Amino acid sequence: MSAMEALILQLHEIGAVKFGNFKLKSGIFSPVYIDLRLIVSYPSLLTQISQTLISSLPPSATFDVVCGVPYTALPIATVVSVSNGIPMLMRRKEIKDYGTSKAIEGIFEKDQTCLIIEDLVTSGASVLETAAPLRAVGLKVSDAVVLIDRQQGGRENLAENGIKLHSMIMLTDMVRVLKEKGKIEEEVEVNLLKFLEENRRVSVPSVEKPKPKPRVLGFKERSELSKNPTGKKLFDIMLKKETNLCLAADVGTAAELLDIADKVGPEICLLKTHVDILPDFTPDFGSKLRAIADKHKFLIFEDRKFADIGNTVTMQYEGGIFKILEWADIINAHVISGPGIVDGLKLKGMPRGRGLLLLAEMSSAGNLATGDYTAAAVKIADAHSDFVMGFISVNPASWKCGYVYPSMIHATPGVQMVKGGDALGQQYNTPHSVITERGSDIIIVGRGIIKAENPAETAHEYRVQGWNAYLEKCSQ
Ligand code: S5P
Repeated sequence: MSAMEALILQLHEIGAVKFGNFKLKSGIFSPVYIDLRLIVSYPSLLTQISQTLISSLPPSATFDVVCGVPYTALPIATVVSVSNGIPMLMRRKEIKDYGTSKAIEGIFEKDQTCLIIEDLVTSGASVLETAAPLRAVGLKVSDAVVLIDRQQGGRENLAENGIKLHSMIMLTDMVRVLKEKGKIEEEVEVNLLKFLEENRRVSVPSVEKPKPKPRVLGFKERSELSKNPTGKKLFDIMLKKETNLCLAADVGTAAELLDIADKVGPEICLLKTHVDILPDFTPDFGSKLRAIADKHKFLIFEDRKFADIGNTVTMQYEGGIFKILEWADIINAHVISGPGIVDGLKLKGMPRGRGLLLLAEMSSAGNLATGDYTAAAVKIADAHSDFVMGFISVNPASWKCGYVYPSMIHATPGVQMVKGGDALGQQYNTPHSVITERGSDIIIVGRGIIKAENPAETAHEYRVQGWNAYLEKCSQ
């Protein structure tokens, strides 16, 4: 009997493989259920699995560190690490901690290669959830090894994300062996093969294919369509610098803001400010930030979210302590007060060639900027396309009217490497999902970058992810 057959029989013996009708995490019903959490109770089996996993890898799969997908694969990875003397990393699963504390625990160097260890792969979603934060901290992830491959698209989904899957046991092998050894009836085998035939590919939620869309124009063509000079400029900067990353520089002081702007400047097309949170704001803040923006070739976006009547916003835009009109290339506004707000801002901004983004949607849970409200924002933008250069949006691909506006720039906040949220209602999507499935152009990232240990390096990761997603979208 081969080692693989012995392993399959042992897994069956301990009840880690069950036959019946089970609902899986992906929502589909399956005639087989595999629960590998049990293996922690069988130390010699755990050791055997861990040793076979590593020895089954081809020589091309080289790596410096290993990381188990939480939680079931953690003990497997630990045993692999201990028995082979390979350092291990741990990925934190608690998403709300991500951004404020480390997503990856353990010591590593940038550009080291990390092998992902998983117990069971269906669509590959869990492996991708672990690969994203590993890549975000500068590790390379090119291989993943799994004990059991359910053969339902995981291999293909991972390959599309640059990860080669190595599996010890294929589900079909498992069923064949159990049938041969008289552990299951022929009917169970037939049932299972039929199920696999019908469920060859379970899609990963975050890489679901987008709905059919109009042909995707590139930023070059879209720059020519834009009627606003700042809109044109932003399209051109994105193309030239190859970045669609906007930094939300929500730091504690003006001094910190200027410092991070200089460090992250080479990676971004846009820097977003909230000047009213800066206790050390001085009248020369605008000119200092402008000098950095000119040096690194990015635009400045004051996220003032104007919301008042036209007459009031003209004064808020031009006057007060902040004199936003003086230094911000771009501002934004809610449309709650009606089109008069755009007329008011335009009165001051147009002569200076400034641009306006309308808040058509918001990222926070339970917000009211949906449906008719979003459609109204698009209508107002259309009527003022010389001044309105785009939208703050979350899912423009779902708009019935708005997504077909290639002259407009769609900028999306609520972006981190891992889907999730914060304790106060913010909701995050990944750069890939925001740009490809949700049809946006720019990713706006705040805490994902400013709370990182090395904001410039992390910004680089976001930039690469955002830009690759844009290129992918254009090639479709
Ligand atoms: O709907 C919105 C609109 C905006 S402009 N949701 C948002 O989060 N924003 C802004 O994007 C928000 O004010 C903050 O500056 C940034 C998101 O920051 P993060 O730290 O959650 O990435």
